[in-house]
Amino acid sequence: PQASHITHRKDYQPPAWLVPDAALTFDLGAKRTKVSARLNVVRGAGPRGPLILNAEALELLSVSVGGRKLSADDYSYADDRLTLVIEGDEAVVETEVRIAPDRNTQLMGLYASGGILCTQCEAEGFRRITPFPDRPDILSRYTVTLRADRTDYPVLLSNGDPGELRDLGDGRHEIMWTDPHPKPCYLFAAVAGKLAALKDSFTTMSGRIVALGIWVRPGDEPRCQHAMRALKDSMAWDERTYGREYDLDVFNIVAVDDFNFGAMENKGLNIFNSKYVLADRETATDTDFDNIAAIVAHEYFHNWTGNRITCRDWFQLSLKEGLTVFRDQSFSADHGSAAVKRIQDVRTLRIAQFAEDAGPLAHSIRPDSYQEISNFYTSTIYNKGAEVIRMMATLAGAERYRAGTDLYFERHDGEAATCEDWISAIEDGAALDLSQFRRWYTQAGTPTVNATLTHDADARTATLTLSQDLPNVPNAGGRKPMHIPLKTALFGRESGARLGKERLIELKDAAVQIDFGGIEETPILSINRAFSAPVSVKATRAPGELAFLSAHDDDPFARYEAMQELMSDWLVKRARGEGEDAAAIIDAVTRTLDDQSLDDAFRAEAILTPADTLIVDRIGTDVSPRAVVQARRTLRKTMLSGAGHERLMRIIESGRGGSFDLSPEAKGKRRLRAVALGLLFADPGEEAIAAAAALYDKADNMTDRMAAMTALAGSDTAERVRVLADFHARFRSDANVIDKWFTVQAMAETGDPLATTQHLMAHEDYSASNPNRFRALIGGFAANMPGFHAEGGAGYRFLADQILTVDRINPQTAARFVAPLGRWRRFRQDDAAAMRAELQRMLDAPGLSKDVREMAEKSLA
Ligand code: BAL
Ligand code: ZN
Repeated sequence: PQASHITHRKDYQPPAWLVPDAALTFDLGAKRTKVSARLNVVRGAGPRGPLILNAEALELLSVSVGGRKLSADDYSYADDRLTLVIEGDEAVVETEVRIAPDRNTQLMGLYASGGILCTQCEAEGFRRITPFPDRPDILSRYTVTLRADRTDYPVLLSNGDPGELRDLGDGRHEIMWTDPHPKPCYLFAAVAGKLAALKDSFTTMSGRIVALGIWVRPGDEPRCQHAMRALKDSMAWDERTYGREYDLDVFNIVAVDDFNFGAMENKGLNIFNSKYVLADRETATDTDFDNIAAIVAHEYFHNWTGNRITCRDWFQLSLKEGLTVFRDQSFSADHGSAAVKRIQDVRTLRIAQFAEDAGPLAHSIRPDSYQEISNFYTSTIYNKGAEVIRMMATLAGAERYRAGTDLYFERHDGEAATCEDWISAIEDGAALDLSQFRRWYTQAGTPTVNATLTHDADARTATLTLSQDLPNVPNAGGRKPMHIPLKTALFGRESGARLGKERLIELKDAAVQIDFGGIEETPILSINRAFSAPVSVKATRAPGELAFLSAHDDDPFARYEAMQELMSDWLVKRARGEGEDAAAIIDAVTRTLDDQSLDDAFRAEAILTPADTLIVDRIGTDVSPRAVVQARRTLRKTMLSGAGHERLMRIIESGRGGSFDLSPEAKGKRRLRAVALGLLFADPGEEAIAAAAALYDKADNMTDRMAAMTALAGSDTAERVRVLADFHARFRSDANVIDKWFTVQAMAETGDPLATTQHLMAHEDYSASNPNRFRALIGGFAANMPGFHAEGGAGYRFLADQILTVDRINPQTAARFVAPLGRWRRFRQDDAAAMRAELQRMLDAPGLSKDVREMAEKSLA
């Protein structure tokens, strides 16, 4: 096996050479593209040495220095590096290379998607386009000339501002794009193809008129309205909330069908997975609409947090990603139900990030080493990174947080910065002491906060005892006490009212006691309200406390949390074979469903059962995955019989047939309807089947249609077959919708999920080379608990086979699917052994990519 190369954060050195200017010329074609580069290079502050240009999968045609063409003896080109010895401190270096976009299945560098040529450079794709010192702390001014056939590639886009499109008289045309803002090469982008745009404009706060374009396949322009609205809202929001204005005259978004990420923030030319652009009510669910707005905002916000201020090195990735996720979460919260958004974000965090932080792939938000940087685009860097920024904002309060961010932009605009730069700016600008808080950047693992509240009735005081523990995970980076902001309140058991104001407790010590005075009645603790810190809370609770909070807490997140805790406790006990009465859950669920003062979206979230993976994590070791599934099914049946069919049927029928809109109220109604239908299908009778079939047939929007199809897909009925066939026939020409059709079936628990998935792999619409389709089917199956964890290990074997297949095409995508197998430590011996065997089998496979190798090795370690 190949030796793995490890990059360490401590080894950072400033660059030996800088590239202030880069002029690129592309002679574009899908089979062959010639890239000519003219780089002005000057010595940087790093150790004096040769100019080393990264160069991967390039056919090198020529190299010149100072106008003199070099012979092959004058340079070395080996191990993906082109090394040139340069006398003096500056030079003009010219290279010509040939690349083959249509053979680029990795989707890194310049590649073909449908008939479109497009690029993806983050993190290290630019070296697959032209020889270049491919690191984010080298900022260059780019001029880019694109030449291509006029018929095949009528639209030619790059970063910055366009010149005139010029006809070359030989069937080709060319255009030059100039980007005045120095940028790292990972933000370079170019696109060529038959594209049409939805156009609009935005006037910035200082009066700059920005031409906006969202470029898609001709005919799809009307389906970009939602993305365009989100873009304009994002531009206005960033001015209002962070004082950040757009800085070019043009902002373009292009949608492509083959994409490794969700989207990419290239300067002035964002490239998107089409899944996160195209939407109308017939084809997109409310979740799709919300995701589109969030991702459009995310990429736009990167213009300041990522592009104007970029990362010094890839260890600083969370500097731009954690911050930008926090910014997009805040944007979404301001444009809908903030409480529901918070609940959804925390659910995502717990399912993906808490699991990562407790397993073999745990790392801090600023890791110390990596083998393959694309494996570090993780939920920890993104979602825990966002939680860390949120804690700083909480500690500072809105006004001081804004002073901190203002100072950050003032100090570092135009620089490649570090997480430390950000922390110092917030410290100085917001007047905070973050010396201990910095441990969030270096220590991995989810802290546990233990909480016990006692009451002295005579003294009318309450005492809260808090302690914190850090888990012993790989790459823990230390286990010293963290600085944890905990929003806390007490409620009176008799009155049901909040006792005094909410307090922000800053837990800094390993253990601490906090006193509350004037407590006249038995107090009940509400802690980590709004999920103010990304920790697990273990509170000592008397019977009935969770039920009380689920009815009385005035923080919506805490109220939701109490319901989740009630259900989790029950599920954990049940999966361990311990009996447990569900009366408190049934009572809380029916009360929530009947409480008209709560909005529908909140009610839907509150009655959802916790994800299986959370129950697995809570049990911790020796878990039987089948027992967890069984416990969940039993609980849902119990909830159904407790809530009663009629109550759920009423919800399903309510508000149907009204006119469609995307207001929070309308979305909430649809969400509650879907959740109620799902619960009804815990034990579906004829009435439920008929209701789902009617919802499907009469749906005037994808949210209702998907809810109905999802419910039916999990049932063993004739309607299942009919509806799945109808769905495919209706939407066969829309790849993003057909992805849903694959996912719904791969996730359905009826019958034999593995056989279903294998059958679907033989479908003419299946393709392992399209990341969306692979994620839809194989990712759907990996999330199918009874299917993936079927006794005997056939699900594990199947996933490993698919990873190996896709690894030959697209290692970056393949590596993302190793994590489910890496969870083996949680499970019973037979399951764990079977999972380990598959990890080992992958490692033994010839030609394994370093992407998958890193994930599999770490998972076994
Ligand atoms: N920078 C990679 C895609 C994203 O996080 O926006
Ligand atoms: Zn991002």
